[in-house]
Amino acid sequence: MDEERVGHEQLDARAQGEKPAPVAKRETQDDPSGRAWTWQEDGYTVVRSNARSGPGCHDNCGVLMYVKDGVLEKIEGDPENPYNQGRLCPRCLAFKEMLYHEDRLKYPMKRAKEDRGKNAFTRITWDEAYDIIEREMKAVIEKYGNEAIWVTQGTGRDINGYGPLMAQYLGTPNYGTGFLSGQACYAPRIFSTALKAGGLFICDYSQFFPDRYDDPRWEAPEYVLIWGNNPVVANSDGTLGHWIVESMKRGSKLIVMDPMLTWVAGKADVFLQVRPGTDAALALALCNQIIADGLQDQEFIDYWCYGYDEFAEHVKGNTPAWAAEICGVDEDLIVEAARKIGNAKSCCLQWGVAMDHTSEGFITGMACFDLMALTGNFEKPGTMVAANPVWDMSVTWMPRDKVWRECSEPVKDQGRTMNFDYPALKAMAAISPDMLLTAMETGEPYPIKAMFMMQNNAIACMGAAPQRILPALQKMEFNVVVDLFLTPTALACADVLLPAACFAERIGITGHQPYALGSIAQAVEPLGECKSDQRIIYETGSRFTTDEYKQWDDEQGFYDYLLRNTGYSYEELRERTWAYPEFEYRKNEKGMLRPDGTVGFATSTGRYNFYCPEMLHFGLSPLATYEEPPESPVSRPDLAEKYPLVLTTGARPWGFFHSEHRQSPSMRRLHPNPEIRIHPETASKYGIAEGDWVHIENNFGSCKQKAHLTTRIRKDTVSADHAWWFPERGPEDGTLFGVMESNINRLVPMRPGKVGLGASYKSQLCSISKIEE
Ligand SMILES: Nc1nc2c(c(=O)[nH]1)N[C@H]1C(S)=C(S)[C@@H](COP(=O)(O)OP(=O)(O)OC[C@H]3O[C@@H](n4cnc5c(=O)[nH]c(N)nc54)[C@H](O)[C@@H]3O)O[C@H]1N2
Ligand SMILES: Nc1nc2c(c(=O)[nH]1)N[C@H]1C(S)=C(S)[C@@H](COP(=O)(O)OP(=O)(O)OC[C@H]3O[C@@H](n4cnc5c(=O)[nH]c(N)nc54)[C@H](O)[C@@H]3O)O[C@H]1N2
Ligand code: SF4
Ligand SMILES: [Mo]
Repeated sequence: MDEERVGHEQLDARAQGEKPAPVAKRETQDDPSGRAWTWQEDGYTVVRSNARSGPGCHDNCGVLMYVKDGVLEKIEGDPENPYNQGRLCPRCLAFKEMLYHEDRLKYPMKRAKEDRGKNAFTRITWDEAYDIIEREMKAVIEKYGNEAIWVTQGTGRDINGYGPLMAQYLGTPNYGTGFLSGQACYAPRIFSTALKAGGLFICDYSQFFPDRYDDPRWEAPEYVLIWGNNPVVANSDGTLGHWIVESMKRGSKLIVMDPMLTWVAGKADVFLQVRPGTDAALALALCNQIIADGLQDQEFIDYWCYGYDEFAEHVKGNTPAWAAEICGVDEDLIVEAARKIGNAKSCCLQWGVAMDHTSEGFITGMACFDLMALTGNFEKPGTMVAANPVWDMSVTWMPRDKVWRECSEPVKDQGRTMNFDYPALKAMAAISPDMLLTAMETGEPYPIKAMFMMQNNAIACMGAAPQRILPALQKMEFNVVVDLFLTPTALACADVLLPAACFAERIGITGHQPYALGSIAQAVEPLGECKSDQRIIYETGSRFTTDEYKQWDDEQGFYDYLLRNTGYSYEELRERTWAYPEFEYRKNEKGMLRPDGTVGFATSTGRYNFYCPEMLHFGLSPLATYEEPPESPVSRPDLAEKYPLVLTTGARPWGFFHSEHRQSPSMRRLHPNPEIRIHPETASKYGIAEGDWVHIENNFGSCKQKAHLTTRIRKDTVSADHAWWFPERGPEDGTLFGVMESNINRLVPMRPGKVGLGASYKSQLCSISKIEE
């Protein structure tokens, strides 16, 4: 059935005052009988939910929240939830420390523009906050046009899908995930798989089945390639690291590509300790060796792929010896890894953000995907499987106009989206953060004058070149910031500061990952006057739109509206907490990937594209080709004389989500200081000992962090923390919580790759020296 039409018929009926016809419940795999969402136990009210932001996380693990007298007393993993089967990572276990932290924002506040940077906020009512926002935003629209407003969010949290609605209310095409230089997180990988395979494909750890590892349809991947990812720590992009551990218990083996010997690397059959930024060379060499050994999956290639002959010819020069020299790993290890991958029954790619964090990172993604296609590892158990939105309703993955149609006037001037330097960003309808920063600084190509920022601490974390971002934000005419805490960014620039609710304080849905639809159930009342971001968005939006676009009356109605094509109301979903849709393998063979129902992949050729015709449109080689990072010992030997070490940044720690959790005592104990990891031999060359403060410097800037000596890292590479600020200092000392002192992004330029994607967070040069105290 045409789902779009169902939605429209319902809306039409509603407009005519008719009761909409119910949509049939979709087929689910799981049985909800006997599952309650709340019950009494030993004097507690227990609330079953799916955790999500805030505080931030990429996952939605099942939790049981134990509430007494309106206070959350403890939180435990929900053993029945298929997603995490009872497991929780330290951040959820310490969730109460964030929820009840004395520094939580509790009330809306305003501050005079001339006091930006000072702790001079005064409490106001929500109505006054909305009045100010309405007045100031309308003034900006009047003077400069709607596109002068920028709506921004941070990394994947459940609230991201609602940001586009805020932009739509404000009539601006400029919505995006902030100063992440050149869309450098997941977008490059998603873009490369879209061009290559017509959609996103992810590693199969049985997460599509509610009975998980016991499902007879599933087989553990023989090899998991963990590439630029630290899954057990980061649990990134909707993958719980523990799934890999469970797969290993059932036979999976690992091959790990990382400049650090991580915990998973220590468990690997082959560990390729690459020089940062050189991963594409390694991927191409693995392909070269597999072809040389005749281990390619010829049947998959013949049936399902496009441009294989050109590709095979193209990688002829990319031998293991060639890559060994570039990547700084043993040739023999590359050959061994290639043979293991080529001979494996199944293999999948667990890729991480390190791939995106080089300037041409999306080419790395393409090369790695070519390795998967070469070995036929698609749509079979334990391989790469398509990750489509659950019942087609994900608010994060769909074009914004489809989900938010009928909620406000459509944005008129899409042509003014801040991306026209970059065809790839145009194709993705994404804005360009570096163009945006330039526009704030110079007014070119047109001015950006107001900002609506939710869950983004740009100066501390997200943005490369914070020394440019800070003055740019302070120069704006009007800034709204919505956060849980007073961050350095909020302190620097907010004129109106709004307090957001944590997940335990609100309702919500987690239909943002391709496995299951879930509910967020409220366990406690919000602190002070905190509100959910979703509510803040539609309440603010009501000042910019008319009643004709009012599709709901309250927060529950808001979710009912979003769920309108699934057959569930919010309440029905909360009753069961999760719902798993049916799942099938071999969708390419069954006509389940292409919109027209024909077999194959949803690409322009209908096949997996080794040769990617669209790349020609971007002026790039249609075949994945290795390029040195712009600053490396190879591309810039002149620079390397002064800055001899390779710098990678932002490897995720256990207890912090980016710039969050510095206030959480137990998380801070796990990692008390900003830390740069250095090989002991390298450190001794520079007279640096464990715990010394180190001055880190390069051609873009400098900062200081504490040395941690470890033999786990390559000798030519250092790995520095990102996102540090010091909330314990308080907002009064004029340093914005010390945000510039240990800020590694001062050494990273705001510069994407050629198509507008990518960044240089993981491939810079630097020097280190001991700070004498
Ligand atoms: N606890 C915690 N979890 C998080 C986050 C957090 O801040 N804290 N952030 C979330 C976000 S937004 C993201 S994007 C994900 C990211 O999570 P991951 O994808 O795991 O990314 P990182 O931890 O940055 O880096 C992963 C590994 O890449 C290695 N590495 C560094 N440079 C290179 C390189 O050039 N090549 C290769 N092959 N490896 C390299 C690092 O040593 C590290 O072990 O985590 C999410 N989850
Ligand atoms: N050097 C370096 N820099 C990096 C990276 C790196 O690897 N190295 N990684 C980059 C990557 S991949 C990413 S994705 C970005 C991440 O950047 P961001 O996603 O912007 O992460 P934060 O800077 O921690 O900002 C998040 C803010 O959101 C608030 N918050 C949390 N939950 C909620 C909520 O529910 N509602 C609201 N309103 N606010 C909430 C937090 O309190 C915090 O202040 O950082 C990038 N920056
Ligand atoms: S990954 Fe950790 S912080 Fe995120 S939902 Fe799961 S347990 Fe909570
Ligand atoms: Mo990210």
